[in-house]
Amino acid sequence: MQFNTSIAGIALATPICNASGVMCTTDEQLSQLAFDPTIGGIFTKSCTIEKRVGNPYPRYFAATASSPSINSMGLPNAGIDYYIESAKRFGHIKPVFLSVAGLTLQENMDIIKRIDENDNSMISGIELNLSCPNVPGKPQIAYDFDAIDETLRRVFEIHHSSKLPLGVKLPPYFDPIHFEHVADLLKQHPVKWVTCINSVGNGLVIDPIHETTVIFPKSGLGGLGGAAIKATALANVYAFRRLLPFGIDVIGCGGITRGMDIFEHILCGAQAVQIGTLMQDQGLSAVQKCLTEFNHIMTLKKYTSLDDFRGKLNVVEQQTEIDAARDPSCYFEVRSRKNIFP
Ligand code: RRO
Repeated sequence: MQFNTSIAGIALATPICNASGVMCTTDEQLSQLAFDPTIGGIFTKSCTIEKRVGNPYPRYFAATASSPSINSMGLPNAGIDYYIESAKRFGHIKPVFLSVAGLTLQENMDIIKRIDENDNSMISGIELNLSCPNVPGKPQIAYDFDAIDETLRRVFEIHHSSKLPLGVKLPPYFDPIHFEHVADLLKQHPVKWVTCINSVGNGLVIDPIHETTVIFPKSGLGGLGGAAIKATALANVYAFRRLLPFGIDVIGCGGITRGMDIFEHILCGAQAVQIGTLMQDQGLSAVQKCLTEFNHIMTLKKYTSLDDFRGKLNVVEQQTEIDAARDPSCYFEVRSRKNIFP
């Protein structure tokens, strides 16, 4: 089975990466990702120039069967210089992408300048995070379309002569006009990939027994992750894959808890996937299980490479109202799928 893929032309042995934020803040965590063959590429924790401790605790609550994960970490990170050194340590093992989330446009430019002016031969690319939902007083850049344009214009003014590919991490969008608007903006800059999606911002998970929120910062509001956000993630992957030219890859992120979810993201057009909540809550062994399941699914479908099905989602055939009422195929389809695939 061929799992190999690429992001911005950078080869990955498997399509599975961590979502920035998970198991990627310290070198101890990054080394686990580096030495696990399930992981094709590494994204470091979104960083600022200086290190940050992040928001007060409790700031993460794991997903359950009936609720998403919620986080308001508040960008705890070791600072850009640390991650430049991490890439030197782990970049010869597999691709390492540095995630950047300055609190201002100037800070984003300063961080990118720092990367470009350092020895960056072991860095595979830069993911500019335009969608952190958790820094009090700092709205998500990517919900302000003029700010996206201005940010990319200024960032590429300083980054244009660098060989390092730069992608952006986007929040979920919920309206076709927003997909189109953002895609039109991105096409005007040399962006090499988009990661869809960051957590669904400013949700609320509560504990009805104790009648409290489950996290402390922002009165309990935080970014949602886990199975509950998969449909939103897939919609964003599918929309951006269709709207963007093929020189811009789409990385799928959101709601992956089993092998079929990886298959679905790639079917919608993802070049690779990032896994967040599952890795955070259940560790690397759960991610390894996903890859095993994904392997079984490809085998059963007689696919030998990701290119065989990437982006090949079809729209279901139209039916008349009468046929739709009579036709139980959807029901059986779901049942048979359940029987065949783990
Ligand atoms: O650190 C965080 O609170 C955080 C970030 Br930077 C992000 O991009 N997404 C998220 O869910 N949490």
